[in-house]
Amino acid sequence: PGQYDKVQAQEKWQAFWEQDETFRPLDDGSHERRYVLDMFPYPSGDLHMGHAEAYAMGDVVSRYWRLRGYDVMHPIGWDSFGLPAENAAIKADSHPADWTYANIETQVRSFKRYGLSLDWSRRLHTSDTDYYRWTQWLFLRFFERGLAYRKDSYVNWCPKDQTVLANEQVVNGHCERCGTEVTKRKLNQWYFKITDYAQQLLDDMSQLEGGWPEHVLAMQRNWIGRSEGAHVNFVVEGREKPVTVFTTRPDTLFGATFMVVAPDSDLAQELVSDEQREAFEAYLTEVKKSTEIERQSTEHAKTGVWLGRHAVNPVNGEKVPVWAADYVLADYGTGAIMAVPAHDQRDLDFARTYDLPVRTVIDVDGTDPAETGVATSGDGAYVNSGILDGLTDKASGVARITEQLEADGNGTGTVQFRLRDWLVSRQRFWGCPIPIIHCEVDGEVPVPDDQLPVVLPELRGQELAPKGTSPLASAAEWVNTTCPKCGGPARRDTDTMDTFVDSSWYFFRYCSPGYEGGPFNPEDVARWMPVDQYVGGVEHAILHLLYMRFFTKVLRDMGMVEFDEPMLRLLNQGQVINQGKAMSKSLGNGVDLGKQIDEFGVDAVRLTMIFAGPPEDDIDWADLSPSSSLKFLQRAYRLATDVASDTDVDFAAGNKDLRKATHKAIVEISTLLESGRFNVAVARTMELVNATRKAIDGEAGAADPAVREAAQFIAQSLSLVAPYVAEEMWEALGLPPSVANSEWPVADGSLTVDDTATMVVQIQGKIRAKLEVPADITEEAALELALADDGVQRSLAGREVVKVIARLPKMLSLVPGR
Ligand code: ANZ
Repeated sequence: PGQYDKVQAQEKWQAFWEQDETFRPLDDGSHERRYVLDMFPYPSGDLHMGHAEAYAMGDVVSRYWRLRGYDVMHPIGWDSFGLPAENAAIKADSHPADWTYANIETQVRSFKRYGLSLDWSRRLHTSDTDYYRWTQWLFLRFFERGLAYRKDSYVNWCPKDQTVLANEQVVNGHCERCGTEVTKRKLNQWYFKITDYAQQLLDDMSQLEGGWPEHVLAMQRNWIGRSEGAHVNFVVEGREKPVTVFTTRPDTLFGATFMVVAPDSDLAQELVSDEQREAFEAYLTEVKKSTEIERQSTEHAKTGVWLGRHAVNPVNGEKVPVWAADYVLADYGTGAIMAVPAHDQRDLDFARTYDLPVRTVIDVDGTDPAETGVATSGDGAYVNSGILDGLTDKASGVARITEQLEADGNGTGTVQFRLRDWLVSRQRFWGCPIPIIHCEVDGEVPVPDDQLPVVLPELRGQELAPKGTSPLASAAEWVNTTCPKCGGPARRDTDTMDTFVDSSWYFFRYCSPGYEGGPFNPEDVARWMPVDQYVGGVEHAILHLLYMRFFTKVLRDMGMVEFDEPMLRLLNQGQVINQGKAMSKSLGNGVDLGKQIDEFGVDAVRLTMIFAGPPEDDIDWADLSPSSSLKFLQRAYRLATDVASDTDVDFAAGNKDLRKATHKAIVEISTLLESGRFNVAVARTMELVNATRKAIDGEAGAADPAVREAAQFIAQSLSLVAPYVAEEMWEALGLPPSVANSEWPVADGSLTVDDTATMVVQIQGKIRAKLEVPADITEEAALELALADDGVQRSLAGREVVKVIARLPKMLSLVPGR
């Protein structure tokens, strides 16, 4: 008695919500809509503590908006293609689908037990044919628009996984997934032309300001990496077309004493002289062993070879040697630079290594980089710089030289982005096949829309083992087909798409579950989107969040959606750590979510997660106490059982103090929830539980209408974090199920302002009166009121007040004379 049975409550209410379809939006236009989206899970194993935290956050938002009367869509699905499934299948001699769908079922059960307010009717899996059919359809639309293309290039190659990795998947030169050192390989690969959208991806961030964490926007801005500068043309001996370099400092052109091209570029191959070819090839072999990250590092020793040629500096006609060096990257800018050692540290390090001239052209601080070895940058007086001499700031220098270069046809002002096109080809099996057929006659031919999906062939176990080419290539029957154009023999593309493609449009699909006419029905998307709240880990700050923004812009240009940005607000929850460290197998500090739930119940685990701190902060499980959470929930539950089950009461007749506490809590908790301060909202709920307990045990008593009012609101507020106990409370209060369908109360304004206070009047340390006074009473008025009181007059007994100590509006202390 007076205790809630957590396991029984979990089973009971889970069944109720499922049967009642409590969390399925009405979608009938009767209510304003809200779309709450959690980043969908990858089906690796069961849910873990990290999931538990993230999904608890999204659920607070979703449940709150439901109670506020919105028609909320809160869907769930699985990002179910990917390498781990394939690796598991090779190991277990099975099909990746076996592992994938078994894990999904496990996670489904866990999600349901976890009490999330999810709409299960929209469930999707990206590895289902009726999902990836539309991923292929979208690929073809990108292809038609010139946004999907193939090119030969050096790609990051993981020798262990035997697959290509996107730049983003290379972490410190190692494979993001398996940690193996990444090497380079030349392959013909599919790319998405995200660079066409670089400026828009940057500009539209203004629409996300305030809704997205500032550091996520900063990371995206940085990744896109816009640089203003100029293309400058250098005539090279024995070459008809000049070589163009990209520079952000065209104003340093008079100090350019050599030129450098990327060794792994076609340009280097073309420029190298016969005498220097052998040395160059030897150097290139070395370069291919290092990763891009190493090459860009300032610590990396500067190495290079002279290509046996000279170029001409267009502003002073000087002959400068052309080198190849690995600090210049092939796929940034033009893959060639003008080296200005006096004002660029990398160029200076290189010049000092190979004894190349250093010429100062801006006097920044009187130092000479040739002597100090430290390149100077920033504003200063131009020297040895022809038309620029006399100028003293960079902005004017850049403007002046750019003007001159353009006038002479030697260059143009330009903008460069660091963002590269998105490499989407993967030489793996468990992914979405690329719907292109290669024909000797017709080249790249799209699979006609009515022949989609191109379904994966049935391969399993060792057939999937990495061989350096895609496993699909070995499925001869599948690969060999006929050209849709000429009917001749042709081959299917054997690459599959990066799984980030799958996750770039799933949130659209949720709006149109099962839709057959396209990836989604534009009308459904127009009704539900953009997403009001997106919740997920900061590890997706760049890739996923950039890709899905890119997809949205392409769909907008196709006329399928009408907005620029798909997610208005983003919450990045922190991590759950243990003993100060990320949970890991090797540290043995993992905490098993299932065990925590078995011991303390879902409600207590969720409450612990939410109460631990601000949602963005990491929480250390070792510092937390799910058992005290459970104790608190039992305390809250007892309030409900103490209240008489008669629901027909007039709240207005209730105890004023408790009513005020309740209504203030309504206002504060609403504000806190709307600004994402979930932990503080919980703290306020706890305070209200204490105040209510006091009222029950004190003068008011359990039968006071204010107690019922408070207990009902406590149940509602708790339902966001601890939904099972909240339902139990609601039921104990004699209210019809479910609390999830109840209405968030509106605070009574007259109860939320502290207009009066109780002022204690003391004389010589003894309380002589308690007076209701205006909360903003002045000392003068307080004294006047006090002196008018009979008790005070009696105590003073005609003596004069010689000193007043006021702590208003709570206390007034009077010191009488003799
Ligand atoms: C001459 C110069 C003088 C430069 C100077 C800088 C300072 P961000 O800001 O990242 O765009 N650069 C150009 N292409 C490159 C490549 N493919 N690989 C490596 N470095 C490259 O950097 C642009 C600057 O980086 C360019 O401006 C160029 O060096 C170099 F005092 O040109 B600068």
